[in-house]
Amino acid sequence: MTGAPAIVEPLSSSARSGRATLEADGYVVIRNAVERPRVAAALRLLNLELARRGIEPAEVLRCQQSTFFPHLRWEKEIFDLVPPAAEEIVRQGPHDEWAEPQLLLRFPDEASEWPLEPHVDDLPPWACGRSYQGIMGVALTPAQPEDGCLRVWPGSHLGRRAEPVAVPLEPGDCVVMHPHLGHAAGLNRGPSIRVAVYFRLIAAVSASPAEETPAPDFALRDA
Ligand SMILES: O=C(O)CCC(=O)C(=O)O
Repeated sequence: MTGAPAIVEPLSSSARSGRATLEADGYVVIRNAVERPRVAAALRLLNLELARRGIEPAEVLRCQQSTFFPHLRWEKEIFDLVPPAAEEIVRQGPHDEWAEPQLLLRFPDEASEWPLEPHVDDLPPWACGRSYQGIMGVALTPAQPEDGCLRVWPGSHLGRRAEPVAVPLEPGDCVVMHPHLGHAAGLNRGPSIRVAVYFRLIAAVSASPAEETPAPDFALRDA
């Protein structure tokens, strides 16, 4: 390879402590990670799309398994949500690559029972054996336990057994997760649609077998 070596900036102290928490617990929450006008612009984009095109019940079920509005995933309003503080925790180098963002809408659930099963996110086929460096979820609407907020199994990325805990977020908060952390959505018993955007960074190169941490034995889910 030719050319000047990439300049690696030293990590800020908040990123160092964020990484330490991420490694120990498998997740870390950053409050007010995204400014309110950016949250509002992204939410407006998604709500305008709902108003313009509507959505069939079957599409809701299908999109809940992957993403809503795939054609909007690379819009500026969406990428403006990437919190620099979260990216600093997760990014290992300049050539890590963004996977397609996931636009998540969780409509109120009619069910009263919910199989709270942990999963880890599957990689897109084009990742070709590389792994996620980290997963960042930005809340655009309140996400309290009643709204079916994210549940995580702390320490499960290290093979520890744990009970799930709720991760309540307010608009603009961000949760950063280790890619091997078991997680799931709760049941939305609240009055509103819960909206969030998930960003995932894919490592620039595959880890050598010695460096690779084995993924826990959770179900894989399309991201
Ligand atoms: O509901 C959430 O915030 C997380 C959803 C989730 O686990 C996923 O789509 O992989």
